[in-house]
Formats: sequence, structure tokens, C-alpha cells
Amino acid sequence: ERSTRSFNFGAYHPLETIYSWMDTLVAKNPNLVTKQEIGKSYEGRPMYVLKFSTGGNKRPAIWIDTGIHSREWVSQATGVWTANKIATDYGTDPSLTSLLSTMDIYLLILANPDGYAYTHNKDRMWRKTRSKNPGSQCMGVDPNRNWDADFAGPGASKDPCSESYHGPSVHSEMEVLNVVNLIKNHGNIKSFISVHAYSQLLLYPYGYCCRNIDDQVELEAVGQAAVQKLTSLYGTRYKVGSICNTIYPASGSSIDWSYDLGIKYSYAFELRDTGRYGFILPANQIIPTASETWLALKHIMEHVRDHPY
Ligand code: PAY
Ligand code: ZN
Repeated sequence: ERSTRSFNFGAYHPLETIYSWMDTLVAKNPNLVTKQEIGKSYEGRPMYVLKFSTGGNKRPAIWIDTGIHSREWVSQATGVWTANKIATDYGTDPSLTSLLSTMDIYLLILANPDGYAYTHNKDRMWRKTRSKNPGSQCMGVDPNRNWDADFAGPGASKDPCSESYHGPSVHSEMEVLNVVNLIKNHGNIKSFISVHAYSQLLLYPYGYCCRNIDDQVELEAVGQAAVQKLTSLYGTRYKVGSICNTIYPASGSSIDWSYDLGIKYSYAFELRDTGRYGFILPANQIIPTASETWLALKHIMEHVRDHPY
């Protein structure tokens, strides 16, 4: 059995290793961490969410997903490190401890398990899901164009061979639908944070249009303060802004969907770097990346805790 102490957080691990590490984390922290299966992937892999909770019933909660795009490996690795950080710092970090006295945290580390397995076994640069597209030789749908947020609008492709193929219909991808169902059934998620790589950006809605959201001023200010904390650790520079104004128009993205569902604090991170290594970020940058990102995540979570709505 692998103990969380001997686990190497500074390495990229295959799916099976991450899944068995999650069991170890749960076993070592039975009063804080539980594992919930939210459904299966297209190829039948279970999708597991880690729930950090000190009690209550459907407390207001933070949602964090990593790895919706499989090739963005520092995202999943940051998810693993973050899960361990929450379990380790609960009870010693007063801010996190107070947060968990009133709120829960849900963390989906492998949001695209089939894609992740494929990046390890076949094609390191695979981004999409692994579903079959009838009538096409090309496989997979971009799971960040598949959400019910101006589906098939700007910045998404109708070509199954494209990296940004939106898929045949809204929530056609089981990986997306499983998350939609959990969020809707829960009904008390106050913040939805999706973690990608790379570009060093902290983004908020919208991607489907460049118009300002109603909460633009607040989300911009919280985002700026969050990246200021991130930068304080190693000097890593981030930009803050809407998806549309900062990278490009992108319809059907997860945080546009969550925002339009009423989850005000919807953010997407684009982690390190700015393109030198891109998706192939060296493993010795995992822990520094996760450590600096944690400061930003904590800032957002504290703001959510202190601004109930
Ligand atoms: O994070 O929702 C977001 C912004 C849009 C991302 C997308 O889905 O296209 C941005 C890209 C990503 O992380 O997938 C950026 C990376 C570098 C890419 O693949 O171009
Ligand atoms: Zn991505």
C-alpha cells in the first residue's frame, strides 16, 4: 500500500496511481475526505470526486475540477497536490479550517479519465474526450465546448476532427453530463473553478461573448487580488480577465455554464507556463505551480466564504 507520505507529488502519474492514491487519502482522513463516484466515462472508467467536509448537509460548497483537457498534465498534478494540501492543512491553517467549518470542497482531479489514459498510453498531446463520432474517422469532443452555454456558438467547431469540436449536442459527453448532474442535484455550489494549462491566466465569464457580466467588477477585483498572492510566492506573472477578452471567444465552456446557472464565483485558471514548455511542463515545476496556485485558490475561497449570497 502506498502511503501519502511516500507519494511523489513532484511527478506525473498514470490514472491507476492517482486513483489508488485517492483511496489512501480517504483512508488516512476518514473524518474529512470521502470519495464519490459521479458516473462513468465514455470508456467506462469511474469518475471520482473527493469531498472535503466536516459535517452538515449540502453546505455551501466550492467546486474545483482539474484535467478536463487531458494533455494539460500540470492541472491534474495540481489537483493531486491540492487534495493533499487540504487534508494536511485542515486543523492547522486557521483560514482553511474556518472555511471547512461552514463550507465543503468538491475536487474532481481526473475530469477526462479516458483522455488522460490516452495521453499516457498513446498520444501525449490528446486534448478531447475519446468518444466515437459517427461518420467520422476522428474521435473525441472538446469537453470545454460541450456545455449548455451558447452551444455551437463562436470559438467552437462543428468538425469532429477539430480540437475544439463541440460535439453532437449539449452535454453529449458523459464526462460533462456527470458534472452537470452533480452540480444541479447539489444546488448549493457557490463557486465553480476549472483548472487548465497553460498561459498563466485567471479567467472569468464569458467566453461565448465579449460583453461584461453583471459581476465583472467584483470578479475582476477578486481575481486581481488572487493573482497578487500567487505572484508573491515565486514572481510568476498572471493576467486576469474574461475568457473572450483575454484569450479568444469560446462557446460552450464550463464556467460560462456555471455562471449562467447562478454560480457567481466562476473562474478558470490557466496554469504555467506561457509557452516555453507548454503542455510538456517539466515535472520539477509541479510543486511550485501547485503551491503558488493554492494561494490564489485560497483567496477566492475565502472571498466566497465571506460574501455569502
Ligand atoms: O480556460 O475556459 C478556459 C479558456 C479556454 C481554453 C479552451 O478551452 O480553449 C483555453 C485553452 C485550454 O486550456 O484549453 C488554452 C490552451 C493553451 C490551449 O489548448 O490552447
Ligand atoms: Zn484546457
